[in-house]
Amino acid sequence: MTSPCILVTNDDGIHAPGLGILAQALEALGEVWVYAPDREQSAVGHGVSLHHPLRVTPFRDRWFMVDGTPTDCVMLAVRDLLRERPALIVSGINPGANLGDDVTYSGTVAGAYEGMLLGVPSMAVSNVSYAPKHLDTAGAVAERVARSILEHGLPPETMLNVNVPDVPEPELAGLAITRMGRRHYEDEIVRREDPRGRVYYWIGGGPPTHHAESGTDLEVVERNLVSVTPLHRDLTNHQAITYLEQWEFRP
Ligand SMILES: [Mn+2]
Repeated sequence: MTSPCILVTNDDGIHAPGLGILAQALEALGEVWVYAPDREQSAVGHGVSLHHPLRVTPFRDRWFMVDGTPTDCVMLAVRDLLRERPALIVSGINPGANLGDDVTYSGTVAGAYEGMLLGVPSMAVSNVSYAPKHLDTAGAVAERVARSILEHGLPPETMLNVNVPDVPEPELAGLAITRMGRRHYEDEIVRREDPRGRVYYWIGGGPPTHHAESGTDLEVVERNLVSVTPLHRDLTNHQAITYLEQWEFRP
C-alpha cells in the first residue's frame, strides 16, 4: 500500500508548537503536507479571503505558509497545490478548547469543516488548556484517531471535533463520543475607559462557564476524557420545518 497523503493545517500560524507536534505525530501514518497561515488566525471561523491575493511561500520540506485563513489553506491545497487528493485532513493542535458553541468561531474547526465540504475525511484537534503543558498527549490522541479514520472512513458530510485534556497521557480517563454542549455566555464583554476617557470593549473577558449536561463535549473533558464529537454539515433544525410551514407568511 502506498503511503496516504495527509494534509495538516491550523489557525495559530505556521510557527505554533501544536502544528509541529501534530505533523510529527501523523508522520507514522502517511506523507504529511503542511499548509498553514503565516500568522495567528484564531477565531476567524470559516472565513475565506476574497478581497486580497493569496501568496503561498515554502517554509521547509513539504511545509508551506499562506497569508490567509485556515479555510484558504485547505481550499488551495486540496483544489490546486497538492499533487494528489489527501486521504485525511487534520487541523490543530489548538491551544485552547473548541467546545460547545465555540466551534463556529473556531478557525481550527473551520480548517476541518472545509475539508469535509471538499469530501475529505477531516478532524480538528484541540488541547483544552490555553497554556498547554501536554501537547504531546494531544499528538498521541490525534495519531490514534487519525489511524481509525483511515481504517474505517467517516460517515458522509461528517467531521470529527476532538478535544484533549491537558494531562500526561497515562492520566487520560479514556475517550467519549459526545454531542455539542452549550456554552454559557456571561460577563464576556468587558467595558472600560482608555487613558483619554474613551470607552472601549474587550470581548471574551471572563472565564467561560457551561451548562452541565452529561454526555456533552464540555462535560466529559472535565472528567479527563478525550471528547470526540461528530459534527454534521447540515445545520438545519429538521423538526422546525413542519412548525414553520404552519405559519401564515404574508407575501
Ligand atoms: Mn487557535
